[in-house]
Amino acid sequence: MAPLLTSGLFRSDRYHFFSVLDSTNQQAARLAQEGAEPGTVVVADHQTGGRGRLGRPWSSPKGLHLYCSVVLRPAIPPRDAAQLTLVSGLAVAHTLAGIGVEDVEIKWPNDLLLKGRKVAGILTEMRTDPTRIQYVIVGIGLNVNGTETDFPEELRDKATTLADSLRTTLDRPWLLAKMLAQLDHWYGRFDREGFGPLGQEWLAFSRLLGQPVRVNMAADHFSGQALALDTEGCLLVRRANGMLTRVVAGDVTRLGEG
Ligand code: BTX
Repeated sequence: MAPLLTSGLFRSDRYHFFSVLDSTNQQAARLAQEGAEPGTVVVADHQTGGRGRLGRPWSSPKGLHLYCSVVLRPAIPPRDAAQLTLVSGLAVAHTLAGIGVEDVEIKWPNDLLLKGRKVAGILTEMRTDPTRIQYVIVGIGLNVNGTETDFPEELRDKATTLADSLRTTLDRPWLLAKMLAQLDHWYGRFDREGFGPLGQEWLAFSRLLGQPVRVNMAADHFSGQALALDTEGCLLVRRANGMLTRVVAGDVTRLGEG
C-alpha cells in the first residue's frame, strides 16, 4: 500500500492523555478556548459524560475503547463545518479497512457500522464568530475491545466492537496512531481540494444511494429515496410525492433497518 501523505498536523507535544474526563470534546473545547493549536488531541480512557448529537449519551466504559477529540481551526465558512464530520468518517473507515475489518459502512452523516451495528460515532462541534470559525472540535468514539455484553442492555443489539469483528483484542495506542495518520491525510486533502472530490471516496463506504430511507430532521421527518450526495456533503432525498429535499443535518436510516 502507498504511504499516506501527511501534513504534520499532529505532533506529540500536542497530545493530552487522561485516565478519566467528562467528555474529550469538552476538554478539547476548553483547550481551544485557551488558544490550543490545531492538531491538539485529547484522549481519555473513560468518559463520565461522553455524548453524541442532540445531547444523546455515548457509552464510554473504562479500559476498552477509544475516545478522542481533535482541535481544528479550518479556514472554511461555518456552514461547511459539517463536511468535517464526513471527512473524519472517511478517515475512520480507512483506518478500519486498513487493519482488515470487512464491510465497513459509513451511515450518513456521522456513524460507522459493521453488519448494521454501530462501531463508531463522530460528534463535530464548533465555536464561531459571525462569519468565521474560531475552532472546530471533532470527537470520535470507536468501540475497540470487549463484546456486546460490555455495553449497557439497551445497546446490545445496536452496538459492536472491532474485537468482535476481528476476533482479537487490539492495542489502543497502536490503533490511535493509525487513526491519527488517516485523519491527518484526509484533513490535508480536504484543506487542499475541498469536499467535492472526497465525495466519491466517501460514497465507496456508503450504502445509501438508491435506497429507500427514513429521514428525521429537527422540524420534519419523511420517507423517500436517497439520490445523491452533493458537492457540499448534503444528502439529496426524493420524497414519495416527488419533491427533492436537501438534507443538511439529521438522522437517515435505510428502511428495513432499526
Ligand atoms: P449519535 O447521536 O449519532 O449517537 C448516539 C446514540 O448512539 C445513542 O443515543 C445510543 O443509541 C448509541 N450509542 C451510545 N453509545 C454507543 C456506543 N459506545 N456504541 C454504539 N452506539 C452507542 C454519535 O452520536 C457521536 C458520538 C461521539 C462520541 C465521541 S467519544 C469522544 C468524543 N467525546 C464526546 O463526548 N463525544 C465524542
